[in-house]
Amino acid sequence: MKIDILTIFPEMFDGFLNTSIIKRAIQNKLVDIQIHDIRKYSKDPHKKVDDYGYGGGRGMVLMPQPIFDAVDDLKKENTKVILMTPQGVTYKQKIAYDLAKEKHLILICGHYEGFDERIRTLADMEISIGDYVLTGGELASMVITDSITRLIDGVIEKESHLNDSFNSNLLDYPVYTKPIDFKGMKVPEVLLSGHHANIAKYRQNEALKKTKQRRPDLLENGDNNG
Ligand code: 6GU
Repeated sequence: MKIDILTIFPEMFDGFLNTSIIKRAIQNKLVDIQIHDIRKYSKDPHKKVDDYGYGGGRGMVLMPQPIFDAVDDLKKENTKVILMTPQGVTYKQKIAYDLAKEKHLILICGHYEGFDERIRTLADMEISIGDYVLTGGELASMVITDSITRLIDGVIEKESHLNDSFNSNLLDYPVYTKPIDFKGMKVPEVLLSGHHANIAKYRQNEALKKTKQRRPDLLENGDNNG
């Protein structure tokens, strides 16, 4: 899987790419993540990437030229181009599973007050990560990249994501580690019993209980993972 990310703030990705599971996935060549500075593609003598919007009102708008040239440079036969925007479809685990099957993604991070409407014509899909406004698409593109990378074979143990919240429309069951008694709060007896069938039953019940309490909408919404 290759993921190319177009941004005007490449430095935002340093910590993300150099930490923990994402870092190891890159080192093990399970995913190739490349950050591209949109400015590099600007044909403007001052490497401008944005300008005032026609009609006035809002502030700076990303210009089409650098982004069109970047996509033209990076796009191959099997590429899916995704625009990060609060106007896109709301991101869900089901979309992560679908995208994890792709060979090559280009994620375009919008910024400032917006991007020229013509940039939309480049995109196969527009994604929002939720109903709130970020200063730019960078954090959203990291969310997408993280959630896809952990689904790639070999990145984490398969068991870890087979049990994920949302796969079965249920939130995760509670987990405990040492000590058995912490400030009077005890690990449930059944988890210490070694009785696998009872443990499975307990976990299923707890997951259902938690989901009913906190996210009853998940139980009504059918399948989330396709
Ligand atoms: Cl993808 N971009 C921005 N700027 N804000 C968002 C978003 C994306 N998703 C939710 N809010």
